[in-house]
Amino acid sequence: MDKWWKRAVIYQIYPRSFCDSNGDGIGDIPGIISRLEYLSELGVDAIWLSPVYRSPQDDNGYDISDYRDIDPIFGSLDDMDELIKKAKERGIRIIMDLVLNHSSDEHPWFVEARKSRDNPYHDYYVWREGKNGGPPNDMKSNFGGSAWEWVPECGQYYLHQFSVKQPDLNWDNTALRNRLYDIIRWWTYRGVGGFRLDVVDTLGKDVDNMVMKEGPTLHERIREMSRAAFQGRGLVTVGEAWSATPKSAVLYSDPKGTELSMVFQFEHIVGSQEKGEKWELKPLPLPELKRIFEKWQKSLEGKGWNSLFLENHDLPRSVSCYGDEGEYRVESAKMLATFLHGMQGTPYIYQGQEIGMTNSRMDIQDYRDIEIRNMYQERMDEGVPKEEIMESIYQRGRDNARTPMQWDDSENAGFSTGVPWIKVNPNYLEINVKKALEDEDSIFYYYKKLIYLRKTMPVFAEGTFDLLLPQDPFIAAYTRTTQGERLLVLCNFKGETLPCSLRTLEEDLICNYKEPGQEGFLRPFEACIIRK
Ligand code: TEU
Ligand code: CA
Repeated sequence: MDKWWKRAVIYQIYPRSFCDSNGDGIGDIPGIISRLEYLSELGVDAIWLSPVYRSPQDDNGYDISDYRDIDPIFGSLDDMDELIKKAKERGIRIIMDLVLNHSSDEHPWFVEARKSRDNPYHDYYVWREGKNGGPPNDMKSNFGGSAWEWVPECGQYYLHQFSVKQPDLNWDNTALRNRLYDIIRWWTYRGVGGFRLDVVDTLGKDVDNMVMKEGPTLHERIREMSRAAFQGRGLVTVGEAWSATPKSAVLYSDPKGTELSMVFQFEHIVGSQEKGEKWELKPLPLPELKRIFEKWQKSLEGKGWNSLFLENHDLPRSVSCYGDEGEYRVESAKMLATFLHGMQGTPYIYQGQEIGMTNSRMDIQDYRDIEIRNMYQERMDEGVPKEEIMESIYQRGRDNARTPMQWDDSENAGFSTGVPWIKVNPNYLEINVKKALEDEDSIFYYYKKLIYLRKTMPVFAEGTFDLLLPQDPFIAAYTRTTQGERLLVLCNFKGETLPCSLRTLEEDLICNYKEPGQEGFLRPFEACIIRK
């Protein structure tokens, strides 16, 4: 089966924040359809949609109450069919987000399951007896508080690794797993081109030993799902695996296709978290970042496949994290794109990354994310100083990625004619798609060129990766080599001109400065791919 996704670039849309077509302040599917021309111009091969299924929206759609229907705030199944069709006309596949670790507590399965212990659906979820008048153990939810919730009708607790409205499904239950595989096949019949699997590493959890990630049954479960619903359909499948290591990634992305196409691993993200604690800020020195990427490039070379990303709907904006929001915003955004897209793997562009959108600092009452709101309350109750909490939110909060897409400089950045569900970043007057399309030197056209290079030059998908200058604190340099081609990628992560003997002037395939390069020097945030 053709692994088209090895040469592809995938664009992630967070539908709620992408484009609102009916003035209710919430992005929707007709809004996405109205912007397909734009995505076709960028040259992406597939669009990953964050969930649009029916949902109470407690976690913005990652709490699903009907896997076979579209939530009215996003549109209808007909709209979804229209999107799949219109995208296919432009050679763009639609990738759906499968949230199979948990459902909404308003899903009919859970409404039944919580009625009594002997309800036929009870065992679709994870229930345990309490201990000493409290929860079975002191496991915590990712969104704060206990991971266990008491249900008097059953005299038991149910597990929820995320919000209390997201009860964990019981993957030890064969009937449940088969119901989920039916759902996946149903979406393949509707013509989707692939799936992103939410927290795929938790599907084999061993609850009684509190092993939530990469549990003992995980890979056999993924292989079962792959056989039942993925294989032989030309799909791309990418699993979100915060706990993945190169060793497990070789299983997840086994070239024989027994599991998935690839995973999102997060070592380059967790590396900037003190003790892996998201809100404890720790700068990640460039040599450490380079070492992590080198490890993943070398570990999966010929044995698996990497995803390549710096942003998604859960992460802060990369230009704010690794680049410069000020004078060199454009150069640094292009530099980060070069750093990532020059590597082996499938690159992901998160909505707005292609125009260099930045983090947004708001008052606490303007944040919408359940994770932010719960963490704020928990830390205020612990007496953490408010400025410290807000600084963590400004730098790491998921709403940084969820402010509305900035289309133009009209009111609400052209996102909606209504009141947006979350505030637009005030810098939309400067940073917007309309301006980008009118500027041949914009970040947008730089991404467009990178995508074109990847599509037309096999060395990007096939070349071996070799890191140079591993200890250099500010310059990233690596080569990509095949039989007949050798590329040198140079990225200056600093806003100053630095000496770099590798900067020669053979032929720049691409460079983020218009003026010709200077031999032996890299200008502030300069990036280039030199054909050796
Ligand atoms: O994210 C899983 C997850 O672990 C992250 O939410 C992470 O815990 C958080 O960003 C703090 O680092 C997936 C989805 O991407 C996320 O949007 C959902 O909230 C979550 O699962 C539950 O479905
Ligand atoms: Ca709408």
